[in-house]
Amino acid sequence: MRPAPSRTAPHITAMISLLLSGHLHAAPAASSSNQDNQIKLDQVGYLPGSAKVAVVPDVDGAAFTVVKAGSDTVVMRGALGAAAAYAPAAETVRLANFSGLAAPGRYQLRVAGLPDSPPFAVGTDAYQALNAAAIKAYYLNRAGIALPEKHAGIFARKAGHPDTHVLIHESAASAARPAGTVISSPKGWYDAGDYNKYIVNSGITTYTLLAAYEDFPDFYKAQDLNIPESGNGIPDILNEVLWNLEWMLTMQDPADGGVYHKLTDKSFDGMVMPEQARQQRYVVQKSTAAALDFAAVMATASRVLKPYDGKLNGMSARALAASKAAWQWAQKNPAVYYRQPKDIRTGEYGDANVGDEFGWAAAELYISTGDDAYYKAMRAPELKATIPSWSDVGALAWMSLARHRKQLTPAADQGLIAARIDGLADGLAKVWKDSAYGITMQTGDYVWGSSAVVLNQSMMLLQGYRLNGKREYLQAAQSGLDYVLGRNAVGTSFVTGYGSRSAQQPHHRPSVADGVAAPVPGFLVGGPQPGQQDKGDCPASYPSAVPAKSWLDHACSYASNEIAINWNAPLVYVSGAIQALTPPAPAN
Ligand code: G3I
Ligand code: 9MR
Repeated sequence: MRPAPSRTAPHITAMISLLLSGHLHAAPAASSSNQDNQIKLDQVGYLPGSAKVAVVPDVDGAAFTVVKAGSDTVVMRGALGAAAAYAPAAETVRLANFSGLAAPGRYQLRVAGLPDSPPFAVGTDAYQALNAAAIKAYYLNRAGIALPEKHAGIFARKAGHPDTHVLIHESAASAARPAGTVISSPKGWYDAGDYNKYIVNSGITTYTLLAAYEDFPDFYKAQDLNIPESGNGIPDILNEVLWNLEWMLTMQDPADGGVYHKLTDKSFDGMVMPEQARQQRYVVQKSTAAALDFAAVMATASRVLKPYDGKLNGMSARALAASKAAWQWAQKNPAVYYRQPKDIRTGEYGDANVGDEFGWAAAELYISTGDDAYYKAMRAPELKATIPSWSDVGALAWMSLARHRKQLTPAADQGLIAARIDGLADGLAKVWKDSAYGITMQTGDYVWGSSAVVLNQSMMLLQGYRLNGKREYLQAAQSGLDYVLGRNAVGTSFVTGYGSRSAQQPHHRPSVADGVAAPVPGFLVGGPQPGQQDKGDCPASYPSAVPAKSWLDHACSYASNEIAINWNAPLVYVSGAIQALTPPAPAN
């Protein structure tokens, strides 16, 4: 029998409040120093049963030891793996596998001739605080609400962007709502380091958080995030998601079911606090991608929120009706792609390939209604499972179908569902096995938002593990979490506030403008990618042009060091899943 879920352990709540009170600062990252002689590992730590692997520079010796942190007490000895080349970092490295280390404690890895590794913990609650902080980051990025000290600590701030007086842009004009019509579209999360709100990016983000809950309800029911809604009888992750769902609903035109692509300023604000950013806001152009992403999220929300409908005034039925209306609009408008109007200069999230969005929306409607017509509309044989991103959502359909596979109607092709999930996980596991860093990231994965690429890879490996229990899928998924927490070519944790050496200067307006030295915690920064599209806006230069090292820890760097809601979502999913799924015994 499963033990009854208990509320978040008090020491975890205490750890998060320490961070929010500013008393627990990660040491600043020395962004320009050379990381080539560093041992790279997960600086947050591991569960007793986690696979534990460090990347070690290619040295002459063959042995490593694990010592108690800050001491010479050896608790484990091991042999380094063979030297191998990792092309994305232009490095030759060796792996240290210390998976057998299961006793809770604080440790460091030691190799003769190198500085000791950063300290790390082994414990049964290894990712509890990280997971809570990654969700709390959404609260800290809420639009239209003041964040009082009680919930936000030293990151308390005033309300900005009420969005109760938003204008219909001429690109979005309709008979009932001509250009200049005022609508109210409050709440939601700021997309990223900027203050705009985009439906396409909200789509994958909101879904991924709902999926985390749908897959691990007991884990999330036990969590207390200290947000204004805490204690209302609804799990906090859903309370947080509701803040964005309520905004998304306002983005649908009640006259025709179409969904505006974004709510935005005409151009990006300066690096100021929300309340100081006072440009007129607009809703801009309806698009097919926005309608379909909206339809998928609302169909998902309708089933996830159903048990809480008594407290939510019919939200479940409302979401399902909104989903169907958006789906209908997309049927009539199957190829309306977003085209940035001349007077608008903010993020685009443009996508002219919406086959995957159609498939995903159909899949979620099928699961939530049981209506076979939606399964047919999904065109399952043509819908691929590839690593999810804001513009590539086919795999989200497959992971939802796999989750609900035991309740589907006979119309669903069970063999295909298993093949899509296992095929993707198996391919990733092969890359992981062959990788000199022991990770799933290859050269082409270092794109804008690379930190989320690796976590979405891990999320799909976890779907494989959930489906067939292959332990190597779980181990490979662990490597993605390790990567963002320090086992990467720059030896730095890409999560603000987590790890002994972590990103300090995210491109995030509140982090820049709030007068607090530490960045707002719990955010995943974009990570290395060689495009360097922000070079012209940066007073500092990138330390390297090599794909896995092309990362600049400076607030100017929107191309490598911004934060974004769609990047944090797989951090939530993966940290929670690994915490919830990892068996107690060591991996090997
Ligand atoms: O898809 C192509 C690929 O085929 C090609 O090989 C590769 C080579 O560079 O580029 C790929 O396209 C990239 C695309 O992201 C998909 O990853 C573009 O170069 C890259 O410029 C584009 O970056 C997007 C960026 O906005 C600029 O438009 C990011 O995905 C997207 O996350 C980011 O989103 C911004 C919002 O617009 C505004 N708010 C902040 C947010 C985060 O930075
Ligand atoms: O702050 C903006 C960030 O959210 C976007 O991801 C990025 C790319 O669209 O653009 C940032 O804004 C910059 C603009 O594009 C160019 N001038 C400097 C702005 C940042 O200070």
